[in-house]
Amino acid sequence: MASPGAEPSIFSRIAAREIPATIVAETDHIIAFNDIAPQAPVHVVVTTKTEQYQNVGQLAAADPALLAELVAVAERVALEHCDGEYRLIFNTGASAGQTVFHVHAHVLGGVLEEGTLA
Ligand code: IU
Repeated sequence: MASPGAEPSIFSRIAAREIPATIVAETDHIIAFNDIAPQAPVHVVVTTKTEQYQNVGQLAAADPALLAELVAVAERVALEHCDGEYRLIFNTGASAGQTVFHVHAHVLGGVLEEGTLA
């Protein structure tokens, strides 16, 4: 959980349209936008509009329906942008490369280089 009174995460600010991003899909609870530093021809961040969960394990335990909605949005983005062929990556923890502690998935698609990971 985010601490009470903590600053909104960068992704919450994108969801609130306080920070510009190229939004490619949205539902009531989920938003997807192009990653600002793409690591693949298609690189979309799919995240929850609220930030009570830091990572996918927390989200899965607390709200599996919301996780399913996030994955469904990722699938829809991949169908639209890379023929439904993609990697779905959830980094968990700083040592695994997580830099934004607001649960999100990376949709990576297009012609990936061998070993490409977000
Ligand atoms: P990570 O799994 O926490 O490392 O992913 C965070 C991603 O958010 C990373 O790929 C950044 O390039 C991306 N990102 C963004 O798209 N827009 C931003 O304003 C910021 C980070 I800060």
